[in-house]
Formats: sequence, C-alpha cells, structure tokens
Amino acid sequence: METKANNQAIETKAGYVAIIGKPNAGKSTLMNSLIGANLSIITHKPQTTRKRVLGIYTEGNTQIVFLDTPGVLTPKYEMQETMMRYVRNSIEEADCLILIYDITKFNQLDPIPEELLVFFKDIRKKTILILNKIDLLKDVKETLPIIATFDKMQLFADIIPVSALKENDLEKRLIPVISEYIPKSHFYYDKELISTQPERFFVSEIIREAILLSYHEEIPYSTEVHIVDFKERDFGKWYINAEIIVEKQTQKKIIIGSNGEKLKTVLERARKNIEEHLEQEIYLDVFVKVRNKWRDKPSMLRSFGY
Ligand SMILES: Nc1nc2c(ncn2[C@@H]2O[C@H](COP(=O)(O)OP(=O)(O)OP(=O)(O)O)[C@@H](O)[C@H]2O)c(=O)[nH]1
Ligand SMILES: [Mg+2]
Repeated sequence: METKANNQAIETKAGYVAIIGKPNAGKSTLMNSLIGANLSIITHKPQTTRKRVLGIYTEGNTQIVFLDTPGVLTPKYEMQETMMRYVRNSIEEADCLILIYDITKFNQLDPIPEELLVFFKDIRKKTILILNKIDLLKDVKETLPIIATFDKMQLFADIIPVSALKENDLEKRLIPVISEYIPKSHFYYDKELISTQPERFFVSEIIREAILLSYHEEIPYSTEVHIVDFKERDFGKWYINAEIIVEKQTQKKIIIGSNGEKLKTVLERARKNIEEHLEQEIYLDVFVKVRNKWRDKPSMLRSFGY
C-alpha cells in the first residue's frame, strides 16, 4: 500500500550543476555571481581553484547546487591529478553541466581542445555552453560566428554569451535556462544555506588568495595553506593558527622576505579579509614550513584535505 507521502506529487525541483572549463575561464566568478556571495576565491592567475566548491542557490520551488571545479589541465603532479578527479566526480554527480569558455581565447582551428573535450563529450548530460568575457570584445557581433561554430558541433543544449564579471542581471538570464534541466526532487539542503564548506576552508582560501596575489611565478603554485587551529571565543578575538607550506627552503625565504616584512604585509591583507568574512576580529598566527615535494605525496595531500 502506498503511503500518503508517496502519493503526493513533488512540487519542487532540485539538482546539481557542475561548472567546468579551462583554468581562468571565469568558473568561480560565474558561481559567485549567481549565488551572490564570495564562496570561491578569484584571481587573475590560472589554477586558482584547487578543490570543489559548492554554492547553493534556492529560490521559490527550485534549488540548484553549483559545483565550482578546478580548471581542466593535463596533470603534471599528484595534486593536479586530484584536481582533475574533482572535475570528473563533479561531472558524474551533476544533473547538467555548464561549460564556461573564455571567448577571447577562441581558436577557430581548435575550438575545444581535446583535453577538455574528453571530460564531457561521451557523457550524455545536457551541457550549457557559456561564452564568457564578452565585455572584452570590441564588438559583441564578434560572438556570432563563434556561436555558429559551436552550434555546428551539436554538443550543447544552449549557447549563451555573458560577462560573468560585469553583468548585473546574470541570475535573471541564466537561472531560468539552467532550471529547465533540473529534475523534480525534494531540496537537498536547507533553503537558507548557501554553502557547506566549514569556516576553516574559507579562512585557508583567503590566505591562499593573498599569496596568489602577492607572489610571482612558481611560489603560489608550490604553496598550500593548512589551518592547524581555529578557536572561536565568546569574548575577544578568535584565534587562528595557520601553516603556509612550501616545497623548498628558498621558497620559504621568498615568502618571508627580508626581516619578515613581505609576509607581514601579506598576512595583514589576509587578516582583514578573514575578519570581513567572519564578521569577527581574529588573531592570526602563521608559520611557514618546508615539506619537500608535498604536491606529489598522497598522504600530505590527504592531510591538506584533498
Ligand atoms: N573582463 C572579464 N574578466 C573576467 C570575467 N569573468 C572572469 N574574469 C576574470 O578572469 C580571471 C579568472 O577568473 P576566475 O573566476 O578565477 O576563473 P576560474 O575559471 O575560476 O579559474 P581557475 O579557478 O583558475 O580555474 C579573474 O581575473 C576574473 O576577474 C568577465 O566576464 N570579464
Ligand atoms: Mg576558480
């Protein structure tokens, strides 16, 4: 005998949408804009996102769980292998995909490079192609032949040119399109929730963002931030103890700078951003540690939450 609950039609829609694309295409910018919060860090450098970041959009009877993923690349070390596993898992779990593409990088001879194509072409999931950064084009008409090229491939359910950075009404334009591919389902998360990551994650990402913006060349790519202690206090400043992990002694010297001045400036910036995020004053205690080849060691990566 069917229960009453089973007989009731599901009135809500809910589903997962993986946002995939090459490094620097604007995946995190798009997700933050749709959710209306700084969930993923954004920098001008490729490979800013290293893990999978969840952003939950709930409006009326629809809940869309966005999965922001690391940019697709050919892995050179274990950490990048793990990053690509996040991409594959997100695609597997998703109800539909958003492929985001930097339109300024369009190449008629190789519109979608093979290393990106393999991720989604055989997966029979609706894929929305978002052509991003149209604000950088001299004339929006330049989008027309590009759209035609992608259209001919017959891979995409929709093709939408946008500026994830500059457009105010992105949500109004994109959510109705995405919602079409979201199945009837009960909500997965409480409708007030926008993220499931713990505060420790956001704190480590804010410190990593400051590092990405302050150091050059290999340094940000050889660096990880590990939160060792996070003490919330009823009175006074909260206490946060973080380790900045690098691969070599020489990198440690560069991170710290002469007399520690460089690191001091970087941490000052990070502290302010963390305080803004937590809406809480903090005491930030940081040590720089050398862990030889940490990016290639599965046990190290696991301890850093990969
Ligand atoms: N002009 C312009 N810049 C954009 C736009 N969208 C993103 N950007 C910039 O592109 C850079 C990369 O943006 P992200 O959102 O970090 O890109 P991502 O795809 O998440 O990059 P990874 O995490 O490294 O894979 C940043 O400097 C953004 O400000 C856009 O619509 N127009
Ligand atoms: Mg990103």
